[in-house]
Amino acid sequence: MATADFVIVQFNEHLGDDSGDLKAPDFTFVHNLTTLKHFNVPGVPTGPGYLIIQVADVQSKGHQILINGTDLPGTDIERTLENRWGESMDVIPEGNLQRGDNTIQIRRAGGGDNILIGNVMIHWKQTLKVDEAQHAAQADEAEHAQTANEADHAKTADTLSPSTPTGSASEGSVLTER
Ligand SMILES: [Ca+2]
Ligand SMILES: [Ca+2]
Repeated sequence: MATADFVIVQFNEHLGDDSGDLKAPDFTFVHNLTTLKHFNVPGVPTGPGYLIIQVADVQSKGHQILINGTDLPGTDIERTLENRWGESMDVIPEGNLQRGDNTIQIRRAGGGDNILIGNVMIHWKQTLKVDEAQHAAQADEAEHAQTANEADHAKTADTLSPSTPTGSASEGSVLTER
C-alpha cells in the first residue's frame, strides 16, 4: 500500500559567525552546524521526496541540507529578503531516505552569512503493509497533538533587528557575498 507521509522537524537555531548579527533570542546560536535531528520513515520510501524549510535572512546560496549525511544536490536553501522569513523548497533524491531512522542537519556556508532555521517539513512517499499503515496513522495522531501545543516561532520574526545602512565590519562581510 503506497502512502504519502511527512514529519515536522523543529530547529529554532541560529547559524552564523556572529551571535550578535541577528536579534533572535529564542533561537539557539549553533555556529556552523545545527543539531542533528532524527525522524522516522515507517515504510519503504519510493521515488523522490521533498522538504520545505523556514529560514530567515539568507544571503548565501551555499548553505547545505544534509539528509543522512548527504548534501542535497545544487542549491539547498534559496535566498530570502534581508531580515525576513521565507520558505525554501528542495527535492530529496530517490535513495537518500531510508526505512526507519533518518537524520537531517543544516551546515552553514563559509563567509559571514548568519541565518535562522525554524521548522522543516519533510515529505515522502512510501510502501507500507496494511497493518503498518494503521500503526503509522496512530503515531501521526499522537505526534500532531504534540506539535499543536508548541509555540509558533513566526512571531519571533518581529524581533529581528532592522538593518543598519552604514554597516559594521561583520555586516560588510555579508555584503561582499552579493
Ligand atoms: Ca547542496
Ligand atoms: Ca544573513
